[in-house]
Amino acid sequence: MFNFVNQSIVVQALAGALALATSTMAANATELKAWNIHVDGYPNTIAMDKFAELVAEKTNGSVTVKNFHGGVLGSQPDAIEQVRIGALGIGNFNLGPIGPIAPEANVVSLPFIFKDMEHMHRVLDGEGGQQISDGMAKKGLIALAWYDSGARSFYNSIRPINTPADLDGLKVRVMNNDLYSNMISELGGNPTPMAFSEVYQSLGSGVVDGAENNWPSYESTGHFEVAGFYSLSQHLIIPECVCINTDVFNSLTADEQVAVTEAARESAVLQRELWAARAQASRDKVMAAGVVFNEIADKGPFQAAMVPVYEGYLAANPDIVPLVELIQTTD
Ligand code: GTR
Repeated sequence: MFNFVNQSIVVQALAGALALATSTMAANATELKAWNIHVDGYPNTIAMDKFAELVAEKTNGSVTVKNFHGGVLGSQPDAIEQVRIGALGIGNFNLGPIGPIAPEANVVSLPFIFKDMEHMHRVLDGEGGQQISDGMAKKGLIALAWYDSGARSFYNSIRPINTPADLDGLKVRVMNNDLYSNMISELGGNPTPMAFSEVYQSLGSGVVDGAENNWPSYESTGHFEVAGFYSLSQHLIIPECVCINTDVFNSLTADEQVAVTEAARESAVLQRELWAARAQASRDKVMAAGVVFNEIADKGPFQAAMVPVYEGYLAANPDIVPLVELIQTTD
């Protein structure tokens, strides 16, 4: 009896101490709100959930990530600003809309700069990736890890694209970045910068005739239902980041910084695996739905039309010339 009472006192004391520790932890815990544009089941969404799980695990709950999927916290350009000013902690961003803020990051938005996904990976994993991250960090965004986003191709509701002449007069939605507007103009189309969330309705109502994206986004958004010609131009291979606000990152302890970085990198391994599978599945799904697909036999004329786009960008950003050359000379 005596023992039992003693034990129960010990158990109560332990429970009390634990509760105190938990509440202390909760009081000091850093919760990071994270923005993601994609819907449930999309590779990025699954990977961001994994990221949140790993952060909690690796920091024993001293840092937590609260994901907001489906773009519910606003458009991508707005969310990038929110992370830069620290109103949001984290975002899974495409580097496209980061380009206008960080010229180094804009190199990935030069059409046809990457030969293929593997080339893009080699650049990101080397000196080029370092320069891009450094440029972004100067603007308040630390890239913890890189996610895949495949290659973007043109699609529209009017006709297949085989030559630049086929884009003549077409109204094409682009992400917010002058490089994309210039790209469409040089190909003879009419660029329309617009938020991702508005594209489906705009395609359906004819506000725009077409857009450009990878297979998974073409499928997950339902754009294939309203723009049934997909032409494999693969003009842009744009990586994505898991980006954290620089001040927030610097406010974490050294151990937490390591944990958060590792969690992002591990989530990226998962994202890249899921991406490859989803790209194929999305392609199969839209083809089965009756999308008219074509390869482009000669991409030469599209590439040749990009010369003024490069010239304009490099003239405005002469410091970036060596980085562009580094990418072009990376095997
Ligand atoms: C997707 C990308 C999104 C967003 C979207 C768009 O491929 O993952 O972050 O950039 O394209 O076209 O706006």
